[in-house]
Amino acid sequence: MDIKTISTTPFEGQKPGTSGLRKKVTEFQQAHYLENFVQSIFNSIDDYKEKTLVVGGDGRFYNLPAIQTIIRMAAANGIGKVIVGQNGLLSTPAVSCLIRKNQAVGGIILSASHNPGGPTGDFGIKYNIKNGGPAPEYLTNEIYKHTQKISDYLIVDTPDIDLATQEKYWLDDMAVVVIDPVSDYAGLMEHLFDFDLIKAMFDAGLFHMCFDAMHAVTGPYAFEILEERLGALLGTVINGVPLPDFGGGHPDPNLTYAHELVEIMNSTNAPDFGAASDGDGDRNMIFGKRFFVTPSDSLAIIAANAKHVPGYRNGLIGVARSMPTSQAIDRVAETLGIECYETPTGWKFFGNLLDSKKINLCGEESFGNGSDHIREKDGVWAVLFWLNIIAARRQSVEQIVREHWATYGRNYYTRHDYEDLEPAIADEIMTTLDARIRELKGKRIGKQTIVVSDDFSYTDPVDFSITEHQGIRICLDDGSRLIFRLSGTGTEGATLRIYIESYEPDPAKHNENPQTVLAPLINAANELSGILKRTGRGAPTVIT
Ligand code: VG1
Ligand code: CO
Repeated sequence: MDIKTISTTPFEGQKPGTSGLRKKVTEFQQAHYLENFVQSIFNSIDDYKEKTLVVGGDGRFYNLPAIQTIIRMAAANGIGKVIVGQNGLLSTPAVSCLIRKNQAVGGIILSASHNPGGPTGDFGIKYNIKNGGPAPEYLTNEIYKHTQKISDYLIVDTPDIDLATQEKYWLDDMAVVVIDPVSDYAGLMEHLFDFDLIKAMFDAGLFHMCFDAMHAVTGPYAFEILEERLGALLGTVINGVPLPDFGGGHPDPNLTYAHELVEIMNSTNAPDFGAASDGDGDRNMIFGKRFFVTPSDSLAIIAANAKHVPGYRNGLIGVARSMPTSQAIDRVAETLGIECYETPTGWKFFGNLLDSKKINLCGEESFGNGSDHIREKDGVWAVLFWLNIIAARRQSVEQIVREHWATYGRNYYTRHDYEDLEPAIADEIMTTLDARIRELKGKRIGKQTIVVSDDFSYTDPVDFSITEHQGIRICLDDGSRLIFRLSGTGTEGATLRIYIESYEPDPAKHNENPQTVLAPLINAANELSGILKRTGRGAPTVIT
């Protein structure tokens, strides 16, 4: 096989963000752009020769050409075997599952997750390590360093591999195995959840659900698991065919972008249960009949009900949440007598806690939760967790949530996103806030006093690595919090996220609209950030 060494020069800005490198498709289409990043991955890891690499993506535009390039570069760099999903499809959780199952050296995921796709949309690439999880900070930093000094990359000159058929091919010494993207993952789910119990609930014909795959990667997974194996009615899965441009939609399962599901779930004939997933299948949105479940509540409820699920019957050993995620799960952990860790935003920070068995459940406010079954957040897994709880408790989503609030109190929560801001102005907002954190301590917001005001910094309890500047945190003496941080996943302008939370123990006050309850804190946050004055924006782009 003819291995070619191609000369190249570095591109600026190939620095992975919260989850991989995300850029406009057009940027990725520049000659050598993808190749530079992929070679920098190989240059940053050891001991990959003759090992297995898992490769797949969420089906967005440029997925297939990128996979062909990665296969050629893997062969040239001495990988032993590439496992790739049929038609180039693999959800992020499925990649994690396959890395672990095949003891692969790692995996490359082609996705910009919830960002829009298509020729003018976004593309992304991320590297997962051998535990199946996202590359930790030291490795993404290392990859970035290599992108800044790269001078050549290795590639072989071979025709495209036919990814449409499940087949084993050879590129000289390297095997390329095209597999069914769903079956290993579905097998793992069957092992964790009580499929018989859930199937019996569907078979009885009284329980209906709608799953919106948003024309992204979870379609094939949902068809197989929900409709085939669990017997949900045909038609349960909507927008189930992955499309390169996600049908023109924005595959972000929130109240704004998953409006089709939101309308169905808020209609008079709403099904009992609704869910949606994002581009790469690691996020989930949970709905009951005309009843939205806040992701932070979903995490707490999953934790509180883990005993109903076979894979978690032995109990939770510890839990974790990202810093901006509401403190609802902290209360569950306290009742269970287990530790609750607080990490920076991004799944990579859960890896060490999961590997060292300090926790077996974790999640983020951004519609993501997961467990030690893999090392990524997992959308379909969360949906199955809810189905298992509903089938075991024989209650509606709303009843389950209300009982949870009655037991633990309600953490009112909202996130306001201001998208596509002028980056310099967004930076200025953060620096001004940062400059004020000392002075704010002891001040009052309404009747409450600010007890913590800092720039969140995290020391990993396993490897003691320190990650700083993870968001401005303002905590009040009644448990309320205001949090400000900039997104690390966007490709256009800057996104400011403001997270607001308060705690209400009194069940008589659990039926309010979060926006109303939180209004005084929202106003305080708006004032502190000077958002209107600095950006002219009178309202956020997305409210969750
Ligand atoms: C966002 C979320 C974060 C999540 C990340 C990747 O990051 O806030 O919780 O881990 O997306 O999710 P940021 O930096 O934009 O706030 V996904 O589904 O894009 O892999
Ligand atoms: Co995602």
